[in-house]
Amino acid sequence: ASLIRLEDYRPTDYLIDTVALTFRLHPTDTRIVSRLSVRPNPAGQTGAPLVLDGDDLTLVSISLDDAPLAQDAYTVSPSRLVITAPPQRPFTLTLETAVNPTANTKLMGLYRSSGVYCTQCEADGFRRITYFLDRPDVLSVYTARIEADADTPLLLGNGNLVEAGARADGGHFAVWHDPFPKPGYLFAIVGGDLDKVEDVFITASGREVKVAVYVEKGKSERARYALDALQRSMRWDEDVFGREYDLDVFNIVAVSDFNMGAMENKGLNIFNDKYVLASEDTATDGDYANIEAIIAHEYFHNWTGNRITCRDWFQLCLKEGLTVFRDQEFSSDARSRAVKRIADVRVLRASQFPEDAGPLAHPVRPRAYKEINNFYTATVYEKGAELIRVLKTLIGAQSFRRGMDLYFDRHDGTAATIEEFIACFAEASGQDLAAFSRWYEQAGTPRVTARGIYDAGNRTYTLTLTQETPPTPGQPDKHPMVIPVALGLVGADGREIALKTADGAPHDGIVVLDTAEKTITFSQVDSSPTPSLLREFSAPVILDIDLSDDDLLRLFAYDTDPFNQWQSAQTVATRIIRRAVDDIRAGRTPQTPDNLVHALAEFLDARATRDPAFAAQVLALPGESDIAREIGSDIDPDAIHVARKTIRAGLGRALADKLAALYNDLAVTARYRPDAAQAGQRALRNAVLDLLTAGDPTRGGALAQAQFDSADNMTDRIVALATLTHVAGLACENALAAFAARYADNPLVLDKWFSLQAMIAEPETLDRVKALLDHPAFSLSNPNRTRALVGSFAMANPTQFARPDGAGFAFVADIIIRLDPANPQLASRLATAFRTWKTLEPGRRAHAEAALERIAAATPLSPDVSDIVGRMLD
Ligand code: HT7
Ligand code: ZN
Repeated sequence: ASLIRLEDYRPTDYLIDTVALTFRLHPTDTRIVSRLSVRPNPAGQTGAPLVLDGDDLTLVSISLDDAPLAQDAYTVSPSRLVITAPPQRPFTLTLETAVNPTANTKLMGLYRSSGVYCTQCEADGFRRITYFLDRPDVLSVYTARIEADADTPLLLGNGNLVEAGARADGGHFAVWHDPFPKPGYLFAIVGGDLDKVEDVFITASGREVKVAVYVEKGKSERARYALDALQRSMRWDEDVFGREYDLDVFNIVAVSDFNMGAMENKGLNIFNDKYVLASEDTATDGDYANIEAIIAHEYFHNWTGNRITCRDWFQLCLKEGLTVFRDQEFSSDARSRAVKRIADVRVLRASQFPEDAGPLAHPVRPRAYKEINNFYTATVYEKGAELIRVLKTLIGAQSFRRGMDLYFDRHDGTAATIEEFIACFAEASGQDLAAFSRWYEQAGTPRVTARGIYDAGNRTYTLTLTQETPPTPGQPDKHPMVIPVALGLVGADGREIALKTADGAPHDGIVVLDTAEKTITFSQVDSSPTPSLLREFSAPVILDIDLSDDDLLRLFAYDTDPFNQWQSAQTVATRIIRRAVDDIRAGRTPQTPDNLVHALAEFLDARATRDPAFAAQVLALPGESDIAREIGSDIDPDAIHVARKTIRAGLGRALADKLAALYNDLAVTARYRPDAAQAGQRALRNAVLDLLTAGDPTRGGALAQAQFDSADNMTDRIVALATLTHVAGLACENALAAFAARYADNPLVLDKWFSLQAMIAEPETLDRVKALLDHPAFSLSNPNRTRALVGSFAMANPTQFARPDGAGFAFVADIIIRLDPANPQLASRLATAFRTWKTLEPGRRAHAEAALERIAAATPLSPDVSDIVGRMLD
């Protein structure tokens, strides 16, 4: 595939104002008639040929202004239709194409999922339906007429339903019209026989909107939570961003074969059913939270993505980073803000930091790509959301809201750029944001080093901050970034010290580090303070601060910022586990130090039950990949695994009595609710069980068995089962069998079962995973199944994926090669599991390289996998 560059952007030579589509749905031979009203683009090149994109298409007929087009007037292939000399005036182009939805295993374009016809057009799937100017800056008004047999009673499209009726052949039809101009990637239709839950939402201005969630027959009760989340999202966007919904209907359809989480098609969101279906018996508290977040995310795209879309795919973060920020804020308002922030930062560090530090690093707004599907990354989404947060911190909440209003006003109905977005905030705040824009251009995670000196004589505290961003592919030299460092000073007595500048004026607690080095002096500081830096994780950076364990544990106890309370305990735990890794690699036995034991003991006694969800985050010590990231090179995943296990065992033993008492006290007796309060209580109780089991597997195993047997909800049941898989033995196998029997008819729940087994950190796991490929409920052609089994093994089982004999890498490489011809997007995402391979110790690194070379040499190889593997090997 060739390289597409941002600097090569130019407008199209033609525009398409309206698109009228007729679909005659058929399982293997669907016909699509597309009538396009085309006109030359004043901003384009006069007289240019009209070049339409296609992908795997068969052209049945073509006419211009209703007269068949002569054969020498165009050239056509499955991937392109060129009208050599189109009229230089408005004209109508009518095309008929034929596609086979049943054979469409790529799940892009029109496909069938368990008998349901559905579409996926982002990023470049519309061209798999008809020839088109398939790029986000071509905005058209769409009308879709869908015709189907009686066995497909439900026919949905974008916009509003304008007509429906019977056909003479016994079939029926529906016509949907979407008055809002949109790019082809937001087009969608659905045809099927589905059940629904529905309601009416009254908008702020009093308009009625019919809202509905469609799911497979018999599953509608499990869609109620999603419907409720949708209505809460609609209200929140009115309240917080002043954004009202704009059509008469909003439909969500859940399908079981889907490459990603969900898709924001205008008025017709299509979802992976994993992010719709939930009941207390089948979904965990985490599943409920994800459903709420993703329903909100797709809904929020109606304004940030649909009403204002992207000029080109380089601007992807314009809609994705901003919409992730919006969904994070929604969840923070619906749940605990501090716990949400901690959870989001954990995700950022686990998914984006490694990307930014490895061969796949790219700017939030990339400058070039070969395959756009490979740029739906943690950098574009999660770091993109962090940049919106940084912007808000820099200009303040009021200017931020004014900037958003200006953006909506100015760019509604257009395809915009990051520059246009930032200009709105520069105007609204009166600030020059040129230096801030660098965040969108420069890849890599800045490292901020902080050093403080207390001067008792002058009662001053002087803090020096420096920054450095490491080189990334194609960007050897870096400029300083604009980094807001939110901070406070905590006195020796644990109290917050009022911040005063050197001349005695109050300081707002935000130091903007916008040069390589900056020094700030605070005055009237009566005793040597402990700095609490990067509060609420005010910028996506790595902070290096020379605080002692005792200083950090003081912050853990006294900091007024809950994020930094949590961070301080994590930093101490990370240091301890890192020392344990060194011990293990040197043949010494690691010890669990008393300082962390005492701090946690005090925390459990005095504070844990005050905010159980927060306490659960504290008890969940840094994961193995967190430790690996901190170590950074020459990584031995087995040493990290043993080190972490040993430290947790020490903590579990030392705190056993307190943990056992808490476990009893925290039992939830009320009827199950997925809300934050109850979920928090379960989260803490289950974190307690986990630590207790680490210290005493026999005692923990017995508690887990009892919990497994008596659980009345999926959260408690799956945690008990996971705990049993850590303890191993017959009890574990019996529980796994009981779980599989109970949920034999529920593929989404069996995914949890596949995933748990794939994550067992034992050498037998590879054979277990290979055997599970033949399980009757498993199928490589279903993305959820593949992600649950192979994805969990590759992404969440570091010791077994990176086995010292290379068999884990070889297995995943085999699967990627097998998957690629059928579903390149899925294969390519799986391949990113190798993204940290260069940080491994030499033996494992050689095995990883061999596996990657083998994938690279496979034929045929999709552009998706070729691009990802090529960059990783570079
Ligand atoms: N905008 C969507 C991203 C997307 C996608 C979704 C489903 C299948 C393929 C896809 N390619 C890109 C989802 C979102 O971020 O909201
Ligand atoms: Zn999105």
